Amino acid sequence: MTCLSKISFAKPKGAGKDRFQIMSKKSDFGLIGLAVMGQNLVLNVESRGFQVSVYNRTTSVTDEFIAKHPGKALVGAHTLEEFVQSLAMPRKIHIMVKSTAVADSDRDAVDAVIEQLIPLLAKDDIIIDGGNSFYKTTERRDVYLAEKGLRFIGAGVSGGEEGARKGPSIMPGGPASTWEVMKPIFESIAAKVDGEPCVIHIGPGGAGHYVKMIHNGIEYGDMQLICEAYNIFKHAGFTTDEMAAIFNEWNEGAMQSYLIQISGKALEQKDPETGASIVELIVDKAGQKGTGQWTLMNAAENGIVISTINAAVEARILSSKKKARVAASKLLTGPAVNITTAKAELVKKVHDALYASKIISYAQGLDLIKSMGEAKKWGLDLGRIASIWRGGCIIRARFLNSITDAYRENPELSNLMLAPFFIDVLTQTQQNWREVVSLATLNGIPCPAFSASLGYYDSYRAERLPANLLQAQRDFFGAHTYERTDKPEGQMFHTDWPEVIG
Ligand code: 2AM
Repeated sequence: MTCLSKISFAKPKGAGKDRFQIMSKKSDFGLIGLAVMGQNLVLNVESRGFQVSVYNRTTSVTDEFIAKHPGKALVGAHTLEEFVQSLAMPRKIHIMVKSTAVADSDRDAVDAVIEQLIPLLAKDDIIIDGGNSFYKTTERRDVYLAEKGLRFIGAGVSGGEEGARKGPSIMPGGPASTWEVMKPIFESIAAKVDGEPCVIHIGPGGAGHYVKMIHNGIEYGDMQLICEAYNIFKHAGFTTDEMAAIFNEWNEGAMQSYLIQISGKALEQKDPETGASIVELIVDKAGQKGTGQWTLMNAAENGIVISTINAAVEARILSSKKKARVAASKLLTGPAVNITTAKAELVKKVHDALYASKIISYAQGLDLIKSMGEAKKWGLDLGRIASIWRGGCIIRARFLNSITDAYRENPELSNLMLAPFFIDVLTQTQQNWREVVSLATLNGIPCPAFSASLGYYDSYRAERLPANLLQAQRDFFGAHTYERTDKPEGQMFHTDWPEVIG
């Protein structure tokens, strides 16, 4: 490893007061990658009393950033050497560049930056990857950097641009001892709820990025469920202003959440050009960056049902096939929409359907985290994980308090639905939930996430499912054998089924 004190470099041309506002002391924190999230995170860290060095591959971005924030404790570096030299030891370097690596053999921009840093760093320096890296990639980097004598944290950061500036929810994974070093900075920059910072040490290795990935899956579920509520209201003849008022009102109650809040605000927004609702002018093709699909793949690998999140990912996929949908809309028939339910009554019913479905979505996401955490022996604390989602992040919501409480009361809870509070809510809401799924279905209004949630609920609570016939089918064509209800568990039987001709 290169010893930094041996490196000497000339102050690059153009380096003057503008870029080096404070050089008398070494910086507490360094950040690489000055896109909007990176910039906002730097301003957040600086605002908590830390001096921050910054580096961006395109140096003009660094210069512009520093020039835009005079008087702040910022150090702009034009080279990585200069950047590394400006940091107090052990160095804490937060990388905020886009990660794309998924397969073991993939190498991306984060790897490129890490490779450039390695020869410049000293033992025990800390690299933090704050991007949306795939957790397996984080595990690879964790092992690789440990071999080099460096410390690594893979941290999921949620909250978008605003969260990064004012206080995100942070999900760091890595060695507990490294977390202890980072804790003062992370706790000071994270969002606070009831005085508690929205950051905990999630677990070792890729645990932080893993939990962030599932957080994103849950976010997909939440967003789709809200969209299905909106679509039912729209088909029932509500105006966008009426719908905005409904979401605004819901945001005062049990479903208070950032996503409900922004949905209300979005529906209120008018296009300055036409005066029409902006939302109604937006093309109905959803984009996605991949964390939802990663969540599905991981659920399949773990044998966990996340049907609500699955429906949400698939709803985005189908939405993106706009041309195919337009063509099919002229060929495939459906019922004429005829919703006669009084508006106030419909609002209450859809509220309950949304609330119940949302609980199912979280139950599934947390079940997946639990299963993976156990398989990996990560020692995850589901209650504390839910508690750091209460602020800063996109899925922040009042009802996360109830989730936190449920796991505090029973850390061994096998499924969120089974906590007394949620049993009660699901009991209270289910009649309306069923009526909404049925109303939407009878009217030909797609509600894949509402109905997937209800299907999960009814399957999970079914003492007997029709899998007995399924086992008969399997034994019929493949002699896969079956267990019997009247014989001890584990004893396998086979029937000589009649031959089927043709
Ligand atoms: P840039 O301004 O030079 O493009 C988001 O894309 C951020 O990641 C930007 O700050 C971008 O720097 C940076 N980035 C992307 N790929 C990079 C790479 N291979 N090396 C260093 N920074 C990179």
